[in-house]
Amino acid sequence: MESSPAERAKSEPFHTVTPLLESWALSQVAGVPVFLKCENVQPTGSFKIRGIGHFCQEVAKKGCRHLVCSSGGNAGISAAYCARKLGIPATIVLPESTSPQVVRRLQGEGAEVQLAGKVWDEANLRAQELAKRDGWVNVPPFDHPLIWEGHTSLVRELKVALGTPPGALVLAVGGGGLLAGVSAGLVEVGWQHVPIVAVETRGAHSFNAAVEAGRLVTLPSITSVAKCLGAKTVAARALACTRESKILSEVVEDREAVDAMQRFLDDERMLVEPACGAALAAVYSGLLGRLQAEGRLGPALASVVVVVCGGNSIDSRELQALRAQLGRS
Ligand code: PLV
Repeated sequence: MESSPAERAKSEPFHTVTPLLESWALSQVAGVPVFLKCENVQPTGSFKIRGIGHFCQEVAKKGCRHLVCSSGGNAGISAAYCARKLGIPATIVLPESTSPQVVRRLQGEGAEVQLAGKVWDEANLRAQELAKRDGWVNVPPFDHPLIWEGHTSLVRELKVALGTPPGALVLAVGGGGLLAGVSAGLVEVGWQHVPIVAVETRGAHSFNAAVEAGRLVTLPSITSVAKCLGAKTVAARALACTRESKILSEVVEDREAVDAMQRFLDDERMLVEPACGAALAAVYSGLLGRLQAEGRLGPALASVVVVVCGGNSIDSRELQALRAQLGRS
């Protein structure tokens, strides 16, 4: 008997093997070859589909009847996409500040959208409430072993594409799911010595605050424009990763993230969210160069990989508005 599309969706991965592109422009700035892991070309516009796809498949196999996901936007789009493929209804809970284009995209995926609270943490409380219903499962956007396991595929792809380990890997940190998955992936492929430059924007720097304090810290509020990095507290697992990987926690300013978005658009003709601009700012703002000069990245870097994590909550008008807000235009 032939299996239905929803049955097949339980076993085939939802994510795409993304291109790894050497960027001439970013290599010029960094002074070493810079490779871009283009997660922005995932079917849902961000890396989130790796972990969330894996999570949703596993709970679908166990008979989940409704998926609920709280999100700054991108996790929700991935959850809604996977739910549609799996033939399961989904409710996505987002902060009130969510852009209309993200809401439309979610509705286009067939999801029910609820807006609750000012930041992700508040939307998350509503999602946890909803998930108490019979047959409903909460999809955690970053804090779950299945999410981290799903994200490890990114590192396996890097190993296939590069062969030899890069000198450093740059990524953005929100709740720390990407960091936890990449850290686990590096261990899995035997690249645990590769330093991870973990970047946040000021005002969404819950990982940096935790690293400095040596314990989890809850920020009083999220003031950064990078709302998708805005988890007031990171996952405990993210902090634990600092014991297994060499992680350099760094904070950039919002204006540096937004400048990086603009320069990346001009250099590579790709438009990404502030959450991703934060990672790109490590190159454009000179942060990577400073870390190298301070000897914190090892002697001579062979290459650098930047995870272009992507993001949907952006268009040309929004970029202009962000630039104006931060006095950049
Ligand atoms: N965004 C989550 C959490 O938001 C979400 O709900 O979509 N880059 C992009 C484009 C992202 O969307 C996110 C997370 C990150 C980076 C950070 O990933 P994390 O949370 O795994 O560290 C509040």
